[in-house]
Amino acid sequence: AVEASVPRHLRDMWRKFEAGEFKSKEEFQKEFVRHVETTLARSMYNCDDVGAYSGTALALRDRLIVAWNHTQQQQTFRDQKRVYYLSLEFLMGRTLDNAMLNCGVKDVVRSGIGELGFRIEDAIDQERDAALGNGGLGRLAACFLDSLATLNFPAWGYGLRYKYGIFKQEIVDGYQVEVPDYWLDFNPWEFPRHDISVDIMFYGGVREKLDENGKRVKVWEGGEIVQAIAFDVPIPGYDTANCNNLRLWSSKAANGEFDFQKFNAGDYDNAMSSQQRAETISAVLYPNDNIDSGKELRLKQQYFWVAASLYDIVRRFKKTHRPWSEFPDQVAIQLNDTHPTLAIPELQRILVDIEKLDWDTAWDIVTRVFSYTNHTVLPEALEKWSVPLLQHLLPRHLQIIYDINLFFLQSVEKKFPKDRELLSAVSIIEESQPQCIRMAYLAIIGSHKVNGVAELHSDLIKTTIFKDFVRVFGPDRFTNVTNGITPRRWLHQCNPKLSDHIAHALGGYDFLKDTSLLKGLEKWADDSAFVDEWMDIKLANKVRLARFIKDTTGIAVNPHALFDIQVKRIHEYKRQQMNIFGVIHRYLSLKKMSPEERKSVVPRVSIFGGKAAPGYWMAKTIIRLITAVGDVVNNDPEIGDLLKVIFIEDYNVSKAELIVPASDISEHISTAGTEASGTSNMKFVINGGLIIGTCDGANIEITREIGEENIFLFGALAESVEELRFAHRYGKTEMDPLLKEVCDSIEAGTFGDASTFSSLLHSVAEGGDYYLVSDDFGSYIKTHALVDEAFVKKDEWARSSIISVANMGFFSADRAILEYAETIWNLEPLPLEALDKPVHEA
Ligand code: B1H
Ligand code: IMP
Repeated sequence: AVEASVPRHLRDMWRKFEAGEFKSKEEFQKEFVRHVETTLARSMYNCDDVGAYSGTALALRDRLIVAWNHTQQQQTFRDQKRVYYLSLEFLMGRTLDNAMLNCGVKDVVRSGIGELGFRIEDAIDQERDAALGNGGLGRLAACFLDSLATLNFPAWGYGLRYKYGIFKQEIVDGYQVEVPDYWLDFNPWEFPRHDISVDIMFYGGVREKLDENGKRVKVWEGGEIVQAIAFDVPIPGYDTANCNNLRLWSSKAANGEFDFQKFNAGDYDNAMSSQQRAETISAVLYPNDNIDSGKELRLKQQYFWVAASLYDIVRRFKKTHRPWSEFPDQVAIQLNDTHPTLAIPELQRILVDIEKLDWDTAWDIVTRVFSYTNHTVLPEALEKWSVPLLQHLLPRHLQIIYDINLFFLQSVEKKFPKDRELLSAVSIIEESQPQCIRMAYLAIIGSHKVNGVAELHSDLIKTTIFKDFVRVFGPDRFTNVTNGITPRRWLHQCNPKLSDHIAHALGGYDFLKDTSLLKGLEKWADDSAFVDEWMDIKLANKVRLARFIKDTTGIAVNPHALFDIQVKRIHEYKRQQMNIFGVIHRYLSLKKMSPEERKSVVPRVSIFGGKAAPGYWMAKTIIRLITAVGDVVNNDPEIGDLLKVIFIEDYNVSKAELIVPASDISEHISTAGTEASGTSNMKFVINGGLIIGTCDGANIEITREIGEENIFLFGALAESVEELRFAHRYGKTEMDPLLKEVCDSIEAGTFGDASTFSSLLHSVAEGGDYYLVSDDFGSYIKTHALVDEAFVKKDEWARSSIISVANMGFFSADRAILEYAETIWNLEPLPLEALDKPVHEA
């Protein structure tokens, strides 16, 4: 175990001056004013909302860091197993509001800051999003951190401290334009740890030598060194003193600022360039969601982050003086997708080359430590790295991967003699030109558990992309953990009125920690006062969104109209194109109606938002079509309030918090079998919105929980997708007539120059239509008609909304984390009583 490293009398001295936490309004105000005046060097005369945000954030972060320190000391002394969540993305969004709620001080701050002349909402609104992620995968990591902290699990996240997060999206003349997101101007939530740095090597060569015992050993040497510097971000749990850590690595040139020899020789350009090369590694997040970019810099990012994190984990373990055989009892490492898979050969390298364990002992440790989450079956997203690139960048790791593969294939051959096809099917090396490393295969072979993120998805990986591994390892290596979301941010924080209303009915806020308690709402579904208030809250949230739309786009939308929302990354498989084609169909239908007929139409606002990967032309064309349709429809005097089409610029986490509570209907309409889970579907439903969706990802489990009478499902099932695609390929289909009409009107120039959209039209035309837009279009349109009919039956609609929320308990990220802890990590929470008071050594 770890020994207390500070003698008794010094500890007492330290404790005497230990920092405290503000509890009362006055204590907060004192801290706030002190920070504004000294840390920020401002005064009451020049403190604006930004100053108010900064002062509040600084006061709160002092509090967090006290809790953080206690927790980390506690974790060190307890010396239990910890989990490390390795993710290239953490889409945290804003911190202040969430941290105040988690610490239970929002009311204190509200009144304290109010007396000093500020509105808490205005202060909160000054914060920039920490947007170190693309979409669902990155936000899932953020929700998981919240749950891990809330449930008192000893857990750390490890990621990269990108200088530029996901780009900011601007819409210029209807097109997406990307603007860099430099977000670090003022970031009070991170603590640089210049004392925690790790040298990371790239390139170089491998030499064999004899060690002191005359054993042949491999030495990797002569490469280029880059330094990794740790930045720590405290992660407070909700209603607990527990505060976990997210450690993000930043890259820096080794040996100080830049190359002094070159500098002194007057070679300024080259003196700077090695520095720049080093800093480039953590400079920018790759903006691709569900697409593998295959770029060398991305591979460098992956190794840099993984090597620094493993070094840190191993260093922490070594402080305990335990034998290596206990490493898997102390450490669980979760690989968030294949992005950190190099951690597997890296740990094997540490154990074999540096710690001198024999191969099999080392490999046994490795496989007991790692587990891997798969998030996608899309072929374009499955990571492969070319062998020549790896050979160049990480020569020793390539050797280790070859050895892992060799021993693995030998074991397969033993079990399935003479099955050549199986051997090449499961080989980590793809025999392509050039050869490639299949990262998912390496991740499976190096882990003790592999999980998918929703039931259908976990079944699909076992029967499609990884079916041969089920034969080899048996079905038990594969499991399912359905995704979840944190009810703290995605209900309590983003929809405070609804959260309060629920708490009033249930007699408290316990449902935020135990979402199964939401079930108690069912009996309120017939209470007319409760129901009226429920619907008033929805309306208020729609009014709030309508105001935002007016302020940012100039377009006035009627908050009593049906708000139909699809916000997520733009991707053909998510089928925003089908949605906008549906909108066009609605527009064409309205145009054909008489004024009398139009009177019975349910007014609609179709709201879109989401980023396209910068190099994904089809996705950008879809955005262009949405904005073009908006330009026509929103300015058509015949249509008025009956239909509005809105594209919300720069969709991100903080905008999601505004948008999600305001939906009547949201769209989750991916081609069946393509969306691994989806998590915004859960967010919308728990906020009382109904959904229209396909039988895909977590939609299926949502249906099971809330009842199929409370969801609008349509479209082909995953099991028939292959057949339908086959039919397209061999020309055995004709375009759906309604879709044809839509395409014809685009072609005719109704929404501007048709050539702009020709590639998009081509993608759904006969012979193509990989995502089956035409196959599903008819039922999609019919189902939207059902939505209209249902929306006017206000009582039934409200009932569906309430019953749905009551049955969403399963989708808490807490439930998901408890499943991971029990079935994958074998992890126990820290005892709570120990967290409530300062540490007195065990
Ligand atoms: C998901 C990704 C992803 N799946 C590659 N895969 C990336 C793949 O930068 N890259 O190379 C980035 C992201 N993201 C999403 O994960 C799924 O599409 C969602 O269905 C799922 O809900 C989410 C969380 O599991
Ligand atoms: P690390 O595990 O060395 O990275 O330390 C992380 C945090 O754990 C430190 O900032 C301390 O708060 C705490 N910690 C580390 N070592 C000790 C120790 O020996 N005693 C008590 N707490 C420790």
